[in-house]
Amino acid sequence: MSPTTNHRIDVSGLEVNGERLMRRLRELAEIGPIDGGGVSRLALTDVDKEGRDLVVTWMRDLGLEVSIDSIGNVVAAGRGRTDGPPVMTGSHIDTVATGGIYDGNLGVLSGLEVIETLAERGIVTDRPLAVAFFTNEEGARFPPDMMGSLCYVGGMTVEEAMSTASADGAVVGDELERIGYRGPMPCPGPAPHAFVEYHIEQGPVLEEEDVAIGAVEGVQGISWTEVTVQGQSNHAGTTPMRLRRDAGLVAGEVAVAVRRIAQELGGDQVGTVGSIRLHPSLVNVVAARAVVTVDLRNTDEQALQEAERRLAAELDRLAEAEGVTVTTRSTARFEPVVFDPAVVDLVAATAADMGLSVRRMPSGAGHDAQMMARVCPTGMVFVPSVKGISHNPAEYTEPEDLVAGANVLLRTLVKLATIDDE
Ligand code: HGY
Ligand code: MN
Ligand code: MN
Repeated sequence: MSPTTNHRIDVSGLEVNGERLMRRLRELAEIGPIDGGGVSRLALTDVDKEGRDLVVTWMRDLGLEVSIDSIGNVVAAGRGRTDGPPVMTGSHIDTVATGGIYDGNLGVLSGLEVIETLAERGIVTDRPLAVAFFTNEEGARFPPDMMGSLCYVGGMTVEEAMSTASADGAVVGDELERIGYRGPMPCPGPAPHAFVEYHIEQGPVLEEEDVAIGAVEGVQGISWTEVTVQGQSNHAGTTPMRLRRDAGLVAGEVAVAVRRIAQELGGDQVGTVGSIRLHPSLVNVVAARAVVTVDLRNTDEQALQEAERRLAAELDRLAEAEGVTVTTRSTARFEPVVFDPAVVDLVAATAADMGLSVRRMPSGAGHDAQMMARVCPTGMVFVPSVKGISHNPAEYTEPEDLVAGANVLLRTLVKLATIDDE
C-alpha cells in the first residue's frame, strides 16, 4: 500500500471499553495503596518497579514492542499501515507520597485501552500508535519533575539525571539499576509524529464551569528552589531571644513570604512551601539548619521572574535580620509552554463532535507533554477533578468523565494517525 493511501477511519462509532479501563486503574491502584484510597509510588522505589512491571506486562500482552531507554522511560509501539514516527500518547505511573489513583496513571492506561480497542476491531491506523510512561514525572523524590521526559527530548543529560540525589541520600542511577529499568535505548529518544497526553485537570475549573473536557493550550512556568538556612543550634531555655540565630524562625518566615508574594502579584501566580526540614528538629533546641522547598508558578514568564526576584530579596532581608546564612539551589525551572494550536483545535473539535462541552485552558500542573512539545506537535485532554483535589488520596473523577476523556483521546489519536492524501 502506498504511504499516501487515504485510509479514513470512521471514528463516530469508536468507543473504548470503559469497564476494562476502570478495572486496570483499580488493579494498578492496588500497588502502593495508602489510607483513603490513594497510592504512594515514589519514583524508582520497589512499588514503582511493581507498577512498571504490571503495565509492561499489559503492554506485552497486547503484542506491543516495548523499549526501555537509559533513564527508564518505557515506550510500547504498535504497527501502522506505514512505518515512520508513531503518534504517541502517555504520561507517568510514579506518584507523590499522598497520590490519587488517576494522576498520570489515567493517561497511560487510557493509551493502552485505545490501542487494545483498535486492535479488537481490526483497525490499523496509517501511522503507528505508541503509548509511553516516563520516569519520575513527579520529581517528588528526585527533582526536577518531568525528569524522564526531559531526558527523552534532550533537555537534560542522562548523566546529570543519574547523579541526582534525593533528600534521603538515594541516587537516581543506583535506584534505576536496582529496580532493573536502566534500559538499552538511548536518550534523547526518537521524536514522535505527534503527542497527546490525557490527564485529570487536578484543579477546580472544569467542575466549577460544569465542562466535560479541557482542550489544554499549554503549561504554566515552574520554578523550584531549595533554600538552605544555616543558623546556630542553642538551648531553647537558656538562650536569650536577642542572641538567637534561629533557622526554624527563618523557615517559617519564608513560607509567609511566599504566600505574600503570590498575593501581591495576583493573577495566575501561585507559591508553595511544601517541605521544611529542620535540624536537629528537637523540642528544646533552637534549629541550626532549615531546608525549605519553594514552588513558584505562573502562566506569564515575566511575572514568574518577578516572583523569583521578590523571593531572593526577602531571603537577603531575613539573613540580615536573623544573622543566618541563606543559600539557594534551583531544582527545577521551566518556562511556560504553548501547545500546537492545530492539536489543541483537534482536541476541542473532537470533543465538540462527540457532543461534549469543552473549553480551552492552561494547565496549572506540570506534565510530560510540556517536554514532548519541544520535539513534536503536542496537546492534552483534561477531564474534571471533583472539588479540584489532587496529590491527595481523595483525588476523584467520575467514571463517565474518565471514559468520555478516553474516547476523546481515542478519536484524536486516530485522526492524527491518519495520512491524508497529499
Ligand atoms: O509538579 C507538577 O506539577 C507535577 O505534578 N509533576
Ligand atoms: Mn501528573
Ligand atoms: Mn502529579
